[in-house]
Amino acid sequence: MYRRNYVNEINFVTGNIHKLKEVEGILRPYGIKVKMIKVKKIEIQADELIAIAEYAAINAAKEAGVPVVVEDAGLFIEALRGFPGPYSSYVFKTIGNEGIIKLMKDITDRHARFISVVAFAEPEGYVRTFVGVAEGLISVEPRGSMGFGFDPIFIPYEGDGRTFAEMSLDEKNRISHRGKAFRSLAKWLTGHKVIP
Ligand code: ITT
Repeated sequence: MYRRNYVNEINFVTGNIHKLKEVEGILRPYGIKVKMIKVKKIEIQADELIAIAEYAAINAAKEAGVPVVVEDAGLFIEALRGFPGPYSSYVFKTIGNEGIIKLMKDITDRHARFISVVAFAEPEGYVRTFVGVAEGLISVEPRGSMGFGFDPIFIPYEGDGRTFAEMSLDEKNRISHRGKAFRSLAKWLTGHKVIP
């Protein structure tokens, strides 16, 4: 079970510095510090982000010998039947934003969602996940230079028409998949009830 003395700091296993910055901002109001730890993050080729995150968190916690948090996120495009989904990292590195824009040429249904799965695991095998979703549209062309990854081509419905890359870190955190998932984690860690 989760123990109280871990509340004010989490060990975040990530190699993505942008994610780290966003998570620091999300957890600051809860008084939770974020320590970046580098443990090998095994990513299985499962089509399910939850399975990927749970597996990675349990392994990382065992390897590190302390409770850890991992996050797995992806962009799911409706008209492409959920592509790139769990393969977002690889697809971003290969075809990038321009490639997605090309795939979406002449497609009128531009609906997409970002999903974030945050998994908290302890070395003994306890694991708990929190999910956050941001719904939106794929833009016609990339806009903005903030954020990372697919941010320049994603227009969240909860925003004002700007892409995530046109928003400050705080603005994005307020409505992003990551903000939602990590706020649920923070509420759980600090003892509030999480409303599903
Ligand atoms: P980890 O070390 O934490 O795994 P990662 O960059 O591999 O970092 P993910 O597997 O969770 O992270 O995310 C896969 C890709 O999805 C990521 O590399 C981005 O291209 C994209 N992505 C995830 N969250 C995003 C966000 O908030 N904005 C834009 N793109 C995002």
